Amino acid sequence: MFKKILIANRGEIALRVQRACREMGIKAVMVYSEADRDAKYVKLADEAVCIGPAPSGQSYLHMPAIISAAEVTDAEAIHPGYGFLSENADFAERVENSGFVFIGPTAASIRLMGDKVSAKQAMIRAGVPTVPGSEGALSDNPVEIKRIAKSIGYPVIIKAAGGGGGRGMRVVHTEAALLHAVQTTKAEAGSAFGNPAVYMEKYLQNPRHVEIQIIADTHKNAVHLGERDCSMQRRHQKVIEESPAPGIPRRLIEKIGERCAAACKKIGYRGAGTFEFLYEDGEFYFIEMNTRVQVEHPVTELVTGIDIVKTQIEVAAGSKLPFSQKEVRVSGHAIECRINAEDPFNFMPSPGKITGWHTAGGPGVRVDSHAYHNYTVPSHYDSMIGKLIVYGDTRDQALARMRSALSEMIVEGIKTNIPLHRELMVDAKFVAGGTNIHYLEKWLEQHPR
Ligand code: MV4
Repeated sequence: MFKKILIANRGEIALRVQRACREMGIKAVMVYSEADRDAKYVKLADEAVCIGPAPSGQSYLHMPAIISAAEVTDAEAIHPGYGFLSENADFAERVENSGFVFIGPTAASIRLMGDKVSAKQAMIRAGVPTVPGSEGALSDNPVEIKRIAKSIGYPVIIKAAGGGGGRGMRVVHTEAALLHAVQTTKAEAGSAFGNPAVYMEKYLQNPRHVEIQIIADTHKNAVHLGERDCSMQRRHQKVIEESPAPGIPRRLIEKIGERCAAACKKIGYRGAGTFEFLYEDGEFYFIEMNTRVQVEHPVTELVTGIDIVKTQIEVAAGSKLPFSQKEVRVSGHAIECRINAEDPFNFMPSPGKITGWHTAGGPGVRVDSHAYHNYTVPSHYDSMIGKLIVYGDTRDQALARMRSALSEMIVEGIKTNIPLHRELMVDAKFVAGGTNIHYLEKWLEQHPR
């Protein structure tokens, strides 16, 4: 096992990885920007290295600074967390070429999944169901583009191969609008991603966003850890996640999960990853794969009892997965509320000093946060300051525990979205379960605040 790991991230995930290291007897090196100098997890680290000024381009995204920090501290591996460099194939390559282990998949896997066209083709070959659409990137031939759209049926969606996570896509409802939409999406994709390739899919009008967590080792073992329902989102930012996904038959999840695990074996995937699906009318359609640990991994940890971050580190060190698919059992129900430093009415970021911080506790309650009394939330980064995650034997119990936990949360000095979560946890349709990806945005329109 590694003796020392460098954590190339900040905030709650930096603390989460540091906790896994401590539990495993591994020394943690934190890198930090000038804006994070006083963060408690930096002081708690075995070693800490300042890698640059506040803007992430000059710190958390600055590859030479991070690799130099690993060199001077003699770390053996680098954990990228999520965001920043976590899905940057060039970074993974530079880390490994510098003699460190990248705690994540190979650069080749990151590249394969970073190109949404090659990702989809790999999934089709592996037997994972995908959204009906163009086979590969669209040609420049207008006759052929129209033919494909006609055969799929309108509405269709044009997506950039280099996009993902909601960037570089356009819905088209009529043939009259098709060619212009393709041209515009291509032009935008070329300047935004350096790759003008686009592809076409049937546009699903009211899907849910359900994703499958997988983890694989370097000994040809890959297992799935069930699903998470992430449909409660606003502008492609998830707000609430839960597992299991309400109302989806267990044997369907098992079938899709087994396909995902088989796909991992086929492409030689290693580490943690997530297959994103749209779920509509009882069917799963693969859209993208995330090649990192995700913000919402704790809900899976709570329903499976598996420590995903610890397992990431174990498989990166070359260990075999410590459990087989048969040994993975999903039981109970977990819900996560992302706590953001933002105005709960207009969603404007609300950085600043936290003058009061009282978190929730009790049975089945987990708070993953780097925040504390008198912590200053910097303005330079994402507004998420933590996650409140609850577990219950049933969804109803998890909801009751979340309402109780939210009532205990006190955050003073900055604005947070806790009041929004309190309202959503008593919303009849959310409580009933199974809301789709448009539900929260429509709810916000009907609840002018
Ligand atoms: C779609 C779709 C409907 N049909 N693809 C948005 C983010 C990116 N990961 C894929 N996205 C979508 N792809 C087809 N064929 C609707 C979305 C979508 C969405 C997906 C997941 C979560 C939230 C979403 C919000 C708007 C649109």
